[in-house]
Amino acid sequence: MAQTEPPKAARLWRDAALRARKLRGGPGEPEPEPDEGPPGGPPPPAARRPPLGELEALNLSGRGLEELPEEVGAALSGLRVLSLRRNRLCRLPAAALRHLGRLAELDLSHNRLRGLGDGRALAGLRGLRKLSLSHNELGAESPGLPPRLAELARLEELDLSFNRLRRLPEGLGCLRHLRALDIDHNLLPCFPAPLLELTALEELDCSGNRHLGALPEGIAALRRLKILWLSGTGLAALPEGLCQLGALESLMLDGNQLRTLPAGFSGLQRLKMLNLSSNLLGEFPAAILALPGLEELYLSRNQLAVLPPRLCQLRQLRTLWLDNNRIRYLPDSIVLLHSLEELVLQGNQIAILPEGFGQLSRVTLWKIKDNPLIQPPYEVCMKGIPYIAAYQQELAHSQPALKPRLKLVLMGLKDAGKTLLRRCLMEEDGAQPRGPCPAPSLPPDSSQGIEVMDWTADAERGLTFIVYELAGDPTYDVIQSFFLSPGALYVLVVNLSAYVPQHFYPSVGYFLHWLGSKVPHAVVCMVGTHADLCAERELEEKCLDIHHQIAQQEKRDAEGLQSLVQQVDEALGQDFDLRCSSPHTAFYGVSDKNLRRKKAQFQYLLNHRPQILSPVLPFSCWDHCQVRRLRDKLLSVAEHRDIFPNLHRVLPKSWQVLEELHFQPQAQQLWLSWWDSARLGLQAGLTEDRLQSALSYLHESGKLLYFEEHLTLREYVFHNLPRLIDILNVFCQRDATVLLQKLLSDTHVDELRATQLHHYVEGFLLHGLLPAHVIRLLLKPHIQSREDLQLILELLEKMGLCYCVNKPKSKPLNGAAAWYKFPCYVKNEVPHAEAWINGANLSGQSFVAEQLQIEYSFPFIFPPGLFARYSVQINSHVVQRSDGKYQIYAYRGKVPVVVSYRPARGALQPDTLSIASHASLPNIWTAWQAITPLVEELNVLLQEWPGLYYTVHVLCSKCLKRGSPNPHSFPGELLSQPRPEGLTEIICPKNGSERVNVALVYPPTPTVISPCSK
Ligand SMILES: Nc1nc2c(ncn2[C@@H]2O[C@H](COP(=O)(O)OP(=O)(O)OP(=O)(O)O)[C@@H](O)[C@H]2O)c(=O)[nH]1
Ligand SMILES: [Mg+2]
Repeated sequence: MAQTEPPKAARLWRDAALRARKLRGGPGEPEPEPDEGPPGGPPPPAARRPPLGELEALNLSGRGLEELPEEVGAALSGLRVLSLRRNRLCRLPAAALRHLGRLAELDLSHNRLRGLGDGRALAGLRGLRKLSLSHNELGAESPGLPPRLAELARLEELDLSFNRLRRLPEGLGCLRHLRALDIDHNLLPCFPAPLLELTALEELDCSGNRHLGALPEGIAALRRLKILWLSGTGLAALPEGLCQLGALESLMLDGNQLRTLPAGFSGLQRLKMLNLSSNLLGEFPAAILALPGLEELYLSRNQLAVLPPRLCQLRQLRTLWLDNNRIRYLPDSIVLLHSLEELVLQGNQIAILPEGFGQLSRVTLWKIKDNPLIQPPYEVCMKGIPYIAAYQQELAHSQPALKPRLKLVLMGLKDAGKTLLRRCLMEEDGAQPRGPCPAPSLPPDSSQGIEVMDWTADAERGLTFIVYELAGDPTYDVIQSFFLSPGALYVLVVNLSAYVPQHFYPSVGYFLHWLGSKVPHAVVCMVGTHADLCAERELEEKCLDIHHQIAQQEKRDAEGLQSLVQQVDEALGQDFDLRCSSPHTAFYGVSDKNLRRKKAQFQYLLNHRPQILSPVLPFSCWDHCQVRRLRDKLLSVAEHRDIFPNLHRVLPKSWQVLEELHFQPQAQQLWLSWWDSARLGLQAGLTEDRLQSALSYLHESGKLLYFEEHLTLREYVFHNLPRLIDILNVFCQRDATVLLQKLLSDTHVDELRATQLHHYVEGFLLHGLLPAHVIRLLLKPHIQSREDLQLILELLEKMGLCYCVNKPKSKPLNGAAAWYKFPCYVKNEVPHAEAWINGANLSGQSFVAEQLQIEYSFPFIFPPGLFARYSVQINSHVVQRSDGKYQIYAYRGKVPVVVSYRPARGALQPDTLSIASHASLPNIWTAWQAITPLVEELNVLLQEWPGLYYTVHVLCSKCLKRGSPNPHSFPGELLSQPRPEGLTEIICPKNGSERVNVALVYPPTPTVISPCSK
């Protein structure tokens, strides 16, 4: 059934059509009857077909037809519906059409028609009511269409979209029955005058004729018009005549240059949908408020600063998109829009949401990112309307509290001077400016993992920093990535005396890439330590060099992204069909939607570069003045409202008290049960039903861990972050002696036991494997009870640090027997590869297997620890796994899969992570079924890295089979697209003679998350 699209795609299309009110129902819409069998498949038995002459509907779409012989027409003279969609017709099959005088519907879309000749062949189809000529090359030979088209007097629907027409035939106005006309995406230089005579018209689509420029006053004549599309037509103003289209229900005006609407616009009293996105509106057009029936209003990407209080008059409004404007306040009355289901406010300047916002309980599509929110705080807003409601109720119960507390993260290479810098800052006492700097007398040891402490930097103003110091040893990167979060102030520390320009990347550039990919728009302060050991000139030169090289790296990255935006733009400028026509083209087969998404992603990356606040601040721990200067600098940055609006967030007093109670000195336990926490809640004045939202806020703002959606963990609150971090730090330890010391300390161990423990440690450092009881020993004194141990292991699993290799499914975990694998420790293991050798299947028989391989590449940086975390994440999907340092072989059911990481080899071959499987061609769906969940799991994980740039490709399975070292790659976006209708094979551009079956490039059902969406 060539007409049938996969159900999901079909649904998407229907939704899109519904949204645009573009459903053309009613009589005159007999869909072409499907003919049996898949395209290209064997013809069904002739016995089941009616005699040809009686056939009423025939679907010949996607058959690669170059012509339709006259005999076919002659034999099918009874046809009423004929689809010749997606063929290769260059000319109208005039001879065949001559016999088809009864045709009511003819679909010639997606062919290669360059003209319609003199039009005689079509004009003969007197009964034609529906004609589609979209996606051809009409206009390529002569600027217009033959006048005889106007002889199709019974025509009701005409689709001429996506051609190259520069004008329409004069007589077109004679088509008195025409209800729907699509002339979008042509090259019309102005609004075609003949259209004004089409008074029966109910739907008109002129979008994408980029130079239409203006509409005539006479458009008022189209009084029956219900749907009018004028997207991207270069309109700078609208005529008053438009306001007389009293029947209009949907009006698309997005992507123009409108600054205002005409005075009479409120005359469009039937309007239900209005799209004014991507225009130049500086003020909210008041006329819109007088359209009481409006259900959908799109005003994204304008320059609106103020919304009128009377917005609430639009009582029927279900959809309101206001993203990417300059809105500072929402009118209080917005909470009266009780029908709202979609509210999109992303990318504005909103700091405070009006009281009673929680009343908008019907809103299911809610976007508020990229606003300087303080009340409710960002963390609450992001969780959705119910959380906002809870916050606002809480605020009404107890007075607001303001407590400035900012996360300060110190990062930089080993021996950069972070620990000493932190000590100097924290011990610096403003009251004794001339005292000796105390810190250097206690040279610190190399730090391990992460250290967290509170620093009251300004007691007067009550400003506290929560300082996270990340040790420079790269083995801690996996764990440290968890603590790079938005809304913190980052201090990147460089040892200036050791610095040489050749080491810019490992000492500075790398950290900026790492941070930037985890925290877009991160605020970074550069500090150069050991200034006392450098001569003045040297100091100046090194600071300047770092400054220059940061600028260069930024420039390179931004230029790279900009050129990608440009490439996507160019591709978008082309027709989708053109993009599908040859696998050589960039973004082969990628849909416009996916391209737009990709562009938005690049633009997001470009707009959210790290914010590097200063040139390098030279610093010596010996110099009191410099210490104080640094402290003042950090304070002034922290208090800058534009940089850290969050610092001024308003919290209900009860939430703040709850936070304090959780951190009081007597709360030293590792975790609290929900009930313990609820008791503290009561002390803070929070009844149990109000505790959840407070805990959720504290979790989101990084104060404690509370996993409200986890089956077991939600019964607990991990309030003691420093102790948790101590535990994490244990698993960063790679020194056998230190580990052994921990195991052997304070227990009475005999020699035999000691040897045994020794083996465990060796095994751990090589294979990352440990039994639970040894983990318990290692974690002494942090862990006292078995419950402690089980909880911590669940937590580590949830964080993606380890997984249980022998946990019995559906049975509770048996602490004593369980073994845990920590993938970041896997050192030199090479997984056994029997199943993969030369495409041999499980039973060892050789067969002609086709390879599927999805490759992710990471041109700037490969997220530290991603491979280890990913290998934990996929554990629930695979069986019989065998892990190597860079590779995992496993099975999904009976199908083998392999996940492999390949580190970068020079700038031209970046780090890659690939997921592969194989199967014979008829069974290739099994291979897709094996890898798709793994791909989706990776996509989910990558969403934790919103500033990361990476690409996804589907490697050509023919190239892979040939063992080509440089296989061709198809765009990864194809994974989230349905297989194109009618296409069976794709030519591999690397080897023109090879055809790749479409089933080896597109999965049977598109993946849910586009690999490139964030
Ligand atoms: N002369 C001088 N020595 C410094 C300065 N800052 C740090 N040091 C010394 O440099 C060495 C490393 O400093 P740390 O503060 O331990 O370095 P770190 O960045 O914490 O290193 P890791 O913990 O390993 O990541 C220590 O011996 C410090 O005493 C400084 O400004 N001047
Ligand atoms: Mg240190």
